[in-house]
Amino acid sequence: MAGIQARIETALERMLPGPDIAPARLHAAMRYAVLGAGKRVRPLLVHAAGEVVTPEGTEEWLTRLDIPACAVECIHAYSLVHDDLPCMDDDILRRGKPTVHVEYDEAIALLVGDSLQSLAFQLLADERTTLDAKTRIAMVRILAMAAGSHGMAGGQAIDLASVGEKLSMPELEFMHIHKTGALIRACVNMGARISGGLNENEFASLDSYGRCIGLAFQVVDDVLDAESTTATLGKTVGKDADDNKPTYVNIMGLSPAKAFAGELRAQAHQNLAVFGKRARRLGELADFIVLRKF
Ligand code: GRG
Repeated sequence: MAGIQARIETALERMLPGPDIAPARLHAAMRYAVLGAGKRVRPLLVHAAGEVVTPEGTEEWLTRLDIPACAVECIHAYSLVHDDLPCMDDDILRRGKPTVHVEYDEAIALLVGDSLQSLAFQLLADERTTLDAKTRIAMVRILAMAAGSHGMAGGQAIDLASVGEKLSMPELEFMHIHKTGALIRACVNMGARISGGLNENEFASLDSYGRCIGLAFQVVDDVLDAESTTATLGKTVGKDADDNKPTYVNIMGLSPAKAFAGELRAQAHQNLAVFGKRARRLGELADFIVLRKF
């Protein structure tokens, strides 16, 4: 996994506009938002799902997977930059350093998010890659659905509207399946769909796996927000509770939230059983998502 993280860092470095290219301040800020930090869970998921289709991938195959992997990381980085803005979560720390609007300014942060979102689709649509046109369009569709109002942005709208509200468990789940889960699920689907090697039942199993870990990611995020420190997470902790937002911890309690994350991990593994050793890395990522401490 460290090897994939390193190749993603190199690919992102190459795909982002250089810091000296005009408009230099915007390009430098885009690089500040994306490079040098972050767990790269989403790119790792794209690669791990690709490994289910082609276990011993050639360099050419890995290069194909780098494209959706970098595209989804651009969308993720954009969402963090916008989420940190004063009009949303109003946060000053992200990935262990000042947020983009603090380091630069609010207008630049807005434009960084806009530009990273555009760059994601530019990468997927680029005809110079080895992806055929049908695959490129399928990737664009999966990512657009996951990022837009039926996915992450929609979930964020519900999140903003839920401040001070008492949500039921199904309402909380709906919000997080969209806000956090949709993009994670899209990673698995993009990695799996990049080659036609799986049947529809197998796609459905991977999709269910993606749904489980997408939700688990958020449950664990809520647990870490309650239990961890700002230094360990590189972002301000306890903010959701302070902002009076519903979380798994304040609705279920800490222990039941941890138990729920464990159940989702078990369900994720069940969905992988059919793939045997080919899904080893996806299994390890489910474990990481639930057992992580940062
Ligand atoms: C602004 C449209 C828009 C959406 C924002 C993702 C999101 C929606 C907001 C982020 C708020 C947040 C902390 C959500 C919890 C789950 C999450 C996405 C955590 C951050 O992801 P990690 O832990 O971060 O993968 P790194 O830095 O490791 O990439």
